[in-house]
Amino acid sequence: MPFELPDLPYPRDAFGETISAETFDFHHGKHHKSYVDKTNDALADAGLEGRKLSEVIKAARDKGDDALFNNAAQVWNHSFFWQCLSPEKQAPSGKLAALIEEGFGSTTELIAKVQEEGEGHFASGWAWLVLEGGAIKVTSLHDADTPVVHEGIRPLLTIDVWEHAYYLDYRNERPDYLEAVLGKALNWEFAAKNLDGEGVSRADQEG
Ligand code: MN3
Repeated sequence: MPFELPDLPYPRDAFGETISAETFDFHHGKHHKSYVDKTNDALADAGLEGRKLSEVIKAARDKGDDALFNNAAQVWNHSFFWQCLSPEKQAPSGKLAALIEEGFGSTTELIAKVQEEGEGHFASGWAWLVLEGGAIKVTSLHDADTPVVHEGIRPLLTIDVWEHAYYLDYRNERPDYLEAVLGKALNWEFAAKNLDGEGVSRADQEG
């Protein structure tokens, strides 16, 4: 079975001006779809047909197949990212809120840290909240790089900081995009679910 473009978990116009329907048309309908198509086109030559998406990503990395790694990792990164967004404003609760308080003092301070990480990330990439050794860490990864291939960190939440994520709505103003998404559109329930360490599986696909 070829990999599929997963449906968005909300209507394309659910975020109003924070993330426009036009942005979803391009970001999900064109960019994410293109990563899926290019991954599928490369599977036979790479001898990786029938393998799970996460396995294809790791195998491509191990073989030094950069084109396949970049496309397959972006399929996973975007499949994870859509689930990190919520049209209804949420706040962390329970164990997640406790870990945030322990590591950062408050959700406001954590968000400020993610804002700083995302703004400071040079060129394309992803700002991440990950679980490392039982604690929440803020980090970022370049281009298509993904927690799927990093031992010891488990993905909790991500924000796409590639220009294609914000250019239609915010032009070059990445800080404004980050402020809007971090303030209004994070799916903390999804992050809390990923505290089980199984975040990779939530954007994986059978081959
Ligand atoms: Mn993107």
